[in-house]
Amino acid sequence: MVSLIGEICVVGLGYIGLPTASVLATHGYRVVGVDTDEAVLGSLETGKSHIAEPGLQTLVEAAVKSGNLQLSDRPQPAGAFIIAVPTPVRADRHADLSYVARAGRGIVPYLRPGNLVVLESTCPPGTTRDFLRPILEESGLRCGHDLYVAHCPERVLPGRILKEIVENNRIIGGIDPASAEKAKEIYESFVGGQIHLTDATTAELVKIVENTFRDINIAFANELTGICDQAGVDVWNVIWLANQHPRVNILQPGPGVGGHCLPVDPWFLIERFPETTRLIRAGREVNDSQPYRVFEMIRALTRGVPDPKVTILGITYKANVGDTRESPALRAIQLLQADGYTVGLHDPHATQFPLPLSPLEDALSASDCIVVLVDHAEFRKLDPERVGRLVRSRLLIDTRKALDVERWTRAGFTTKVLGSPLRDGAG
Ligand code: SAJ
Repeated sequence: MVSLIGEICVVGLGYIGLPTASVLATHGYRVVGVDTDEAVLGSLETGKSHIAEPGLQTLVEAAVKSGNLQLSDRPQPAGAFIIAVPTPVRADRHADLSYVARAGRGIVPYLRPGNLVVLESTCPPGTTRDFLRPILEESGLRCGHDLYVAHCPERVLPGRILKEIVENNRIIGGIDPASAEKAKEIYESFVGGQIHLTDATTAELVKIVENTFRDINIAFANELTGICDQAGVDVWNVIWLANQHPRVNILQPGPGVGGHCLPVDPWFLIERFPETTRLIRAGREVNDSQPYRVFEMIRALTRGVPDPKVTILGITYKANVGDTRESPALRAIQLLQADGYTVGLHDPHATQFPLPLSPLEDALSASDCIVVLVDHAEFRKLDPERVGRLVRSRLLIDTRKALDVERWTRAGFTTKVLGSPLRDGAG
């Protein structure tokens, strides 16, 4: 069902704004996509997506070609405005709402009575009501009277955005019930999942709670790596067996937690409720310290090797994405470099290059220790015999249980999987 709102202005054409604008444009809306980055607009105008995400290129092309997705460096009058801008965390661990403020002020001159404004960006509880609302009211219009205002947090998983944007259940929190109903008109035109209506602050909390739950669950798995190392057992096996219980579902350990969501959103709770967030803070600390654990593993395995060269496989924040934001791999690499290690880096997916990368063979050449930090599909296909001929020492650390360790030990690699006993290379 297409709502009576025919024109939608989407402010921010990043990981969420671009897919949202494109989906709306292919569902009968006339959409103006707004971004301040000229390079982004230039590439989109030719139908080229600046974001690597399965299926997005085809969708953007279709949206632009149909004429339903127009691009602009400033907002235009519309029936509804969707704000999808970043809400990073500042160095003092408080939310940086400057992008939300700028987006809000940017649409103020175009607001008309009866308009709807939806904030999709993840933000601390109270932001829509106490921060965005006063900005929008600079227009002279009153939220809840002449303006509908709602928070509809995005919930899509990078790597599966286009599937999840349509299939996931959505939460819509209105500044008043009429605002939630108004926003539902838009989302029900393309969302196949259920749409739950609530108030704006509840919706903000729900979103942060989801990511905080995941962060704490991963922290538990990461803490188990230390316990299992000391107990001399395999953490992956312990978790797998525990998960056979019908009410246990522990996530996977790894070199830490990255991306622009999980390492950020729990701070929005800690910032607002410092006295009642001990567990949440502890989870953050465990996950933030995981790159140090990896660094210590590398130091232990390469002890005695003169001037060791370490080869890092994978620098993105997780498997099969190009995004390196808040990647725990980068922290581990910094620790190695600060300690004087020569480091070769290879990543077949990274689209941002915070550090110089090498082709696979160069990165492996004369290496003393291979360290898998991301479980990209490509790494599973590596042939240990071939790799063995390129390296200087056959040492392997796998922080994601990405490789077939039996094969690598048979090929002579002494192997340490995170949270598992060391295996000596055969022969
Ligand atoms: N990770 C682990 N172990 C696991 C799962 C993940 O170490 O078992 C690590 C990943 O390697 C990565 C980090 O956690 O470094 C985050 O990855 P992710 O796949 O868990 O999540 P994101 O950040 O890509 O997307 C999350 C999702 N939130 C939830 O699943 C609750 C997504 O649905 C949200 O829309 C997104 O945050 C967001 O934008 O908030």
